[in-house]
Amino acid sequence: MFGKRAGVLLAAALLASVLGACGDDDSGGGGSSGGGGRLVIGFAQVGAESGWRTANTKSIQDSAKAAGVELKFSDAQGKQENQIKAIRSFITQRVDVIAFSPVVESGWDTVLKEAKDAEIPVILTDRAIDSPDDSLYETFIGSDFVLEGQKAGEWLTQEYQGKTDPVNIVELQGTPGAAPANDRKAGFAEVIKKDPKFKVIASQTGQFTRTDGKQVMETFLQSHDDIDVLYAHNDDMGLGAIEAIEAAGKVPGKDIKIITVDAVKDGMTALSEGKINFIVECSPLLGPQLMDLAQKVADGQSVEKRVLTKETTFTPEQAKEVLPERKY
Ligand code: GYE
Repeated sequence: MFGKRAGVLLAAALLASVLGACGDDDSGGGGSSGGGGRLVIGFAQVGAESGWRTANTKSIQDSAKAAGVELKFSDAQGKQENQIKAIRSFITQRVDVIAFSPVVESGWDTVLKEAKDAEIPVILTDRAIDSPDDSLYETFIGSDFVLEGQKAGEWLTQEYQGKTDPVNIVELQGTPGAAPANDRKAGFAEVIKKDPKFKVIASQTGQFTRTDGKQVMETFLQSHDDIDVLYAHNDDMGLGAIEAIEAAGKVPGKDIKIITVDAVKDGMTALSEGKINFIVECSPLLGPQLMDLAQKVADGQSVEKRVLTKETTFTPEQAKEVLPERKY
């Protein structure tokens, strides 16, 4: 059965796989790593909007280097259209694995279908998409943003336990349509709605940036003189808001209590100084796990559809303790 023709075909296949392993032209559909070549990952990053994002980019770049992975990195500058372009270019270049952190949740089906048709596996990192078709990606690694919002709400419930006066809350939301903005809002709302004394009197996007956080907090302060609490979806917006609060002659952390999410170094410093009262941690250090997952999917191994990041929360005392060793 195993005739001359089959023998020739086998030899040709072997030769092709050896050549494939040496060159960077991976025409085999995401399989060069399987042949022993260097794994090529195309990564489409959101941008550089926050301290979290900068730490996340560094983690991915450093761990790619450490794992001997060739990383094609693209910065979308906060625009979905740029991320879609980058993904299309990764498909054309026939990278082994595409990874990206979707700037918003919706609108990915078409481009991800193109990746699927090209047989290039996709990994979602950090943020989810809202497509019902979960065959469009292999796995999603990142935090549980709803849980983060709930943790913020639970701290507030504890803080005002036994009190009956109304508590006026202003909220700085992340980028509109982004998973962490939607989910942090929802998780927080779900917990505080159990007690009618908590009222969100204003809620607006601060785009996850310090500049917008400051500007929007200024407008909140102009239209409300009775703000008790600020809930910011990330440290950077909280830090911007602190500047606005101080400029308005109020004391952040005392006159207005502040809760943020991320726990990057600048946020943790403000927490240790009592300017922020509570931070829910969201780890940006996804690089090592991403490299591991990318290698596995490129090798055709099965991986968990959802990989959760381990996280905690911090009070000012805890921030003081961990700050000296904080890497980001
Ligand atoms: O919290 C924020 C960043 O997607 C978890 O994006 C990330 C969020 C992070 O800009 O600071």
